[in-house]
Amino acid sequence: MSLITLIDFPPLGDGRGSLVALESHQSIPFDIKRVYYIFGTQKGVSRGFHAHKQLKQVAVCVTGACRMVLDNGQQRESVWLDSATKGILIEDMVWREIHDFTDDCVLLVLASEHYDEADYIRDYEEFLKQ
Ligand code: T46
Repeated sequence: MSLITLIDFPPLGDGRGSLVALESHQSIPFDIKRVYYIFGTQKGVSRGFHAHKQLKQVAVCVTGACRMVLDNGQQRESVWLDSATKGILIEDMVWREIHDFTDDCVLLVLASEHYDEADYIRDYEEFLKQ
């Protein structure tokens, strides 16, 4: 089974342009408790390199692109996030790395929990032992 679950967000376009609406328990399969976004990533920088014990997230590049790598300890898969109408669901206990940010990338992330540093596993060997 693939680690990659992509969610298509229907664009609510009209003659003026496009609009995407994200709602809990509709296109986002959890209660949204936190929203953050990553932008201005410097050339050659990769981010992530951790897993979460109990956190679900949906990430979408609202502009630009980046490459998301997911790893469950057995499988490792990679996908380009390159559309404002395509999100990726990141389940708990999945190692994630984000690479190849374009200069204009804005990565929007919707999270099922408030920020909690204690929820992070930042050591890959420790992640494999869970
Ligand atoms: C993930 C990827 C896609 C906060 O204070 N609140 C927050 O909600 C977040 C996400 C971060 N922070 C602080 C913690 C660090 O001092 O912001 C700093 C950078 O966070 P971090 O190093 O965790 O950033 P990334 O890009 O490596 O990872 C983040 C998320 O933490 C992670 O859950 O999936 O973005």
